[in-house]
Amino acid sequence: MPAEKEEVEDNTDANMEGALIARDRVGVQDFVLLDSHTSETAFLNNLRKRYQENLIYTYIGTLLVSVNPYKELDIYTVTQMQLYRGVNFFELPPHLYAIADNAYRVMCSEYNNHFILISGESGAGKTEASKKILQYYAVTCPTTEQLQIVRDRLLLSNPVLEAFGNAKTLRNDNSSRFGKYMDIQFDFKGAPVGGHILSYLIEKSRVVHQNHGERNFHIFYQLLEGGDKDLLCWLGLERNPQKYAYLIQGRCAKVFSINDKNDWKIVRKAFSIIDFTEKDIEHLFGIVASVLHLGNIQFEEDSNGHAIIRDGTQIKWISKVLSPLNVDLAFYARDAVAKAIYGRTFTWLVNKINGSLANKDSTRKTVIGLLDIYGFEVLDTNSFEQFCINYCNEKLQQLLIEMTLKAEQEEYELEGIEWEPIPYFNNKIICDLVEQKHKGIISILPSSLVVLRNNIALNISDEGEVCSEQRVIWCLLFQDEECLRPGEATDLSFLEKLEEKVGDHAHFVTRKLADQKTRKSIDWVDFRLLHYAGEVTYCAVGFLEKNNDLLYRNLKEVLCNSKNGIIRDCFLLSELDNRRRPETVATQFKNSLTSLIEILMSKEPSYVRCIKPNENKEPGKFDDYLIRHQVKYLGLMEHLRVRRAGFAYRRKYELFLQRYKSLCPATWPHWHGPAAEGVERLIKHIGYKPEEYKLGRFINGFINRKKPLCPENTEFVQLVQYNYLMKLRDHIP
Ligand code: AOV
Ligand code: MG
Repeated sequence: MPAEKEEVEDNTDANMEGALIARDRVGVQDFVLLDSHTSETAFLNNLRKRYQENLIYTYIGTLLVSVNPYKELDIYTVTQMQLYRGVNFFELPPHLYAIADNAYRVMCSEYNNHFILISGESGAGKTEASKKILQYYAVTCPTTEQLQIVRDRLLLSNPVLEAFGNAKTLRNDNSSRFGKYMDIQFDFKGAPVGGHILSYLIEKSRVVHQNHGERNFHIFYQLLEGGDKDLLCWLGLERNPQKYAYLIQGRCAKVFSINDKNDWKIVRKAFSIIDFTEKDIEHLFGIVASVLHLGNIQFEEDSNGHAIIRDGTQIKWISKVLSPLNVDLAFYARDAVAKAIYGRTFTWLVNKINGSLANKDSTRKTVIGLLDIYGFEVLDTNSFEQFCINYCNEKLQQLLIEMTLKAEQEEYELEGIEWEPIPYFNNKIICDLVEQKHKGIISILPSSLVVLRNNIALNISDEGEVCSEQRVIWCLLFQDEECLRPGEATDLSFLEKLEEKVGDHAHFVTRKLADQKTRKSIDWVDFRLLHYAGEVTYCAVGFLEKNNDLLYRNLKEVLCNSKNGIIRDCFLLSELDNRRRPETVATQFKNSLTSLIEILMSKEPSYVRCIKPNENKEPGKFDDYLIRHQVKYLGLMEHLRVRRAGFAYRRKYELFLQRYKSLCPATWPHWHGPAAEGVERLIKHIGYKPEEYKLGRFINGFINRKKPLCPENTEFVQLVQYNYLMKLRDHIP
């Protein structure tokens, strides 16, 4: 990126004019340097200028803003990686590699744990960013021959998980339909020695249903397109995806940007490297194929009005266990089985990969965690899945606010540092609306079942053993003649409860108000939330059923006795004996997000904020309206303001002294007094102006500076831009 280099190196008077011209063309590489740091328009202009020059990355201090280029850029080569290795943040143009390298170096020198949170809406570039960071570590970290295999496994876990967990959606041709947090473990030499993946709520419903213009999970198409003849024959599959009911609903089995055949090869190779046995692979594809076969099962009515399988298909058992159902309900139960086996197989896959990434060596390791989740999404019809995905995004936004805007400002207060508070929107209120105990939407969801139960006076205890619970739902959804169709009655009572319990919440659009002129009216099966990233209307149909996610006992029994080893691993007989009502999907999701946040809070953060430039996946198109909206809801302006006014670098007195004591005769080689006093002596000796730093109250023992001291000639580029270079250079040993 020559233009950027120009800008970076222009630190002499002679080149000043050139620098200004370059700056005019390519903007500034750190928003902190914008003249007008409170103007959203200036922010956008800078982003646009850079985007048009293919400069997709810009800093706000140490936070990286990335705009999806939607085209291949020549900035991810091994040469580029080497360039960023060990180089300080501000010496090179902004890049993911700088973020990755910075986290890595701090981890190595301070021996602490880190995470890189990559956020942004669907299609903004999160997954690509997380893969590029992983590649960076794979290429630049020290390794040994022995460790090569770990490196390869870390890298190859991605194509496998993407094959099973990603799909083409309207927003993104490779959309993550599960959340992923991956720890990369490093030994004391900084070599990657293992990893661990946590996955979050895969969108199982996609297995049986896809919206127009969307596909099922990639693996189905990969297998059909890439699997050799013998394999397909053994699995009883035909190559043509049009033959499978589960693959044709979106009417786009073939996608221009996706090479299923090639991806299949990569996935096949990955399996052997990640230590899958031939038996595992056989079983795994057996499952993929069974799902396709399941989808093709058709039912017809016998003389009693019960469903029987048409055409005598090979899966005889399903007829047996579904015989008391009518045809509609038999289809419904068929889909439930397909979703259950796919969902659990995905979890099995993650566990299997974890087994192969596990490092059994007990020496202490440090980690860098990469978080790549499904981005905020608004579709034409938003269901339970969008509700969970958007809730997850609320939680991450909340984490970001907690760890940056809120914590930052509270810390100044705590440290007694003079500070003019910067207002920001705190989305905690929306998180509470969704997750609060006894009051939030998630807690209202299961309770609507109880209401319904009472309504139709089913005399079954509320204690709800799992068997009776299943029977209740079975009655309600399947066998009660008064039940209109699966889900409907219960979802309605859920809507009523919502109005009753959260109707007056500021972020819940109540039907009463929505009917007034100012708002679009809400359909009778819908409810609407005002999320941090915008308004979303959810269709409540299916919420309750997806949330309860029960698989009927007799179907489970069949699966527990399957000949397929993976299915047997996924459906344990012990589950049948469990008489406690299982937690609902939303409650499990909420709990897993709470533990994720705890995991993250215990680590040092780095942030990448991804922006989607347009709705058409088009290279070079900078849609002002769309981007302005994202800049707003991501809170980038507030972040910039806090960053401008704040103190970017802070260290405990002891650490600071240890690091820089050689700069002052009074502290070198040893300082025997209190660390805080030593630091004071040190910085006085160096001669910093009072406005350049602040000393925190000694309780927390922090030194706050606008910029770090740089004995290794670090960060001087940023300092040039602040005109402090000469001052500091005097003190560079
Ligand atoms: P997402 O992860 O943020 O969406 P992706 O990372 O999958 O989005 O990016 C979407 C598409 O944008 C990719 O498939 C690439 O074609 C393109 N893209 C993204 N980043 C880059 C880049 N740095 N260089 C070139 N092309 C890029 V989602 O998983 O839907 O929330 O749920
Ligand atoms: Mg993704």
